[in-house]
Amino acid sequence: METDGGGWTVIQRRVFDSDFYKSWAEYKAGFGDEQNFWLGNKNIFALTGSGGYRLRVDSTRVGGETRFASYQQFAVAGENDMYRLSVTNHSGTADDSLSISNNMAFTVKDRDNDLYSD
Ligand SMILES: [Ca+2]
Repeated sequence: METDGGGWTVIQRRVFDSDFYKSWAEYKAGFGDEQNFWLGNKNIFALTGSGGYRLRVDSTRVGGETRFASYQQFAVAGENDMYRLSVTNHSGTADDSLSISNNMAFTVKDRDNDLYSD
């Protein structure tokens, strides 16, 4: 919340061996604790749906190396649009692994909304 000038809201925090294989309802509501956390798609939509938000992804490798990816524009649509992701303008020290999912609907184990048959 204080990184890079502050003003951030944490929407996900994850350490290895954590369980993120969850249902649509769980991702909608949010889950986790201080170690492993998902804010909830309904909350992320409420926060970002009106626009004007940036996304920053910070990662730490085993051994301590840190990298970040920044996106100048970030929003998640409402449930009636399957929490569709909008993310553009990558920068930072980490590779861009999210733009491939730009404009894609949210997919989880019990709700398959993506382009792939599995
Ligand atoms: Ca699929």
